[in-house]
Amino acid sequence: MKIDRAEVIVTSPDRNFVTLKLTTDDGLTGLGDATLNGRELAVVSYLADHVVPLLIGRDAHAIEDTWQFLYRSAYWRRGPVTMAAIAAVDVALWDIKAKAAGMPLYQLLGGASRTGLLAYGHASGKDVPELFDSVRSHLEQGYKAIRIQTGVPGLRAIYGVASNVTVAGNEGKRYDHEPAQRAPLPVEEDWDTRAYLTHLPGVFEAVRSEFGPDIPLLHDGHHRMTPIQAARLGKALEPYDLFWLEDCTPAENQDALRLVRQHTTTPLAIGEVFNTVWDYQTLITEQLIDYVRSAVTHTGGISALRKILDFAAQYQIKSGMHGPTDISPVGMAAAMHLGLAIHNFGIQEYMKHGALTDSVFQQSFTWSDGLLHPGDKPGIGVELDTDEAGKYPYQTAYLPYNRLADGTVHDW
Ligand code: EZ4
Ligand code: CO
Repeated sequence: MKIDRAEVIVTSPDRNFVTLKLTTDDGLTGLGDATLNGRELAVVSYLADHVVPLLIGRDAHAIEDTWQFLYRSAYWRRGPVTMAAIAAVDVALWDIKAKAAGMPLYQLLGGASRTGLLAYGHASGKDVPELFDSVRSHLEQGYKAIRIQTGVPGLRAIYGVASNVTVAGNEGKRYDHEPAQRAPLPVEEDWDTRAYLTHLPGVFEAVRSEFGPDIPLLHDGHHRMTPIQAARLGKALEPYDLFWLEDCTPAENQDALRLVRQHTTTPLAIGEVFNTVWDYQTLITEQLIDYVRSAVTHTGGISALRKILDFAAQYQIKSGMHGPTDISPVGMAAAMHLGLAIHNFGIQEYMKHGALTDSVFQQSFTWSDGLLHPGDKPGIGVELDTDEAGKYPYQTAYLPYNRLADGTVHDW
């Protein structure tokens, strides 16, 4: 079975998505997600200009060999653009292999280790009453675990509270629930770590006293703290029993987590911006984290993330795969198959895609009683309607960025 055709499809139903579609000489098709939020066209070029020509005529069954060939023959290793492109090829080939086998992909990864995947959603509000409404609405939607993000007094706009973000002419319009917006320039947000650290423990106190001790609560620090600030926050949040504190420091310095870990028992999750196992080497072997946040889409695909998670399993570290709406339905399906199969599954982030996205991507996952399941169609269970996709051309969109009160650019 040879790869006969490879197409890179860009579509922007509710937001931009990049999808690789492979077709074999016997007519099977496979899809892979290559969406890199705010830098989508760099991956389009990497795939279309440098990878597609290498794929034609290759054995569609040789997934590991193709992965190693793309990784090593490029010479220039790692990085989000390269690893998103390799991920798309890897997932598309797994989709094809599972279709050829007539099985849902999770069966080829070892079969189901559980009946469904615990998923968490994003509650947020500019203040505590608005946050409570959002928590209630998530509970009504069936979520059994909830991420908590709020506005901070004195700050205009803040990560995770999307409705606060405005851009001239685009006020109040959300970009499929993500802070990125369709505009020619990135939105500028403001940041003050001291105000945030003072405010946040009281928010968790309020949420626990309103909603009780049982519901797992999560929080995303979005890389904004120094190690000692993160240590202080982890300690301050201990009474509220977080499921995890995510991205407490900029993720690229693994040693920072050693300091945080020495000071707090709040579980730590990190890695949505990582792209290979090397980003986790110290974190995993020294047990400095509890959850691996990588998405299949940004970490070289199922083949590579499976290896990272098997490595993590030896240290009792679990999966917490990234699942914002900038992971396409194809990337989400890949995550669900992998999460169902591995033993060390932790939790899956799950933000619902918009209605237009669902009209472009036909999906077969189920969501019931707080659990996701990828479904039992052969392959990953997602098909792309190219006619629908063609109705929504790429639109320029950027993630926001941060400045401190004195104008200094800060981590976003
Ligand atoms: O900001 O996916 O945990 N989720 C996150 C996301 C990221 C976006 C960036 O593209 O941090 O909301
Ligand atoms: Co995050």
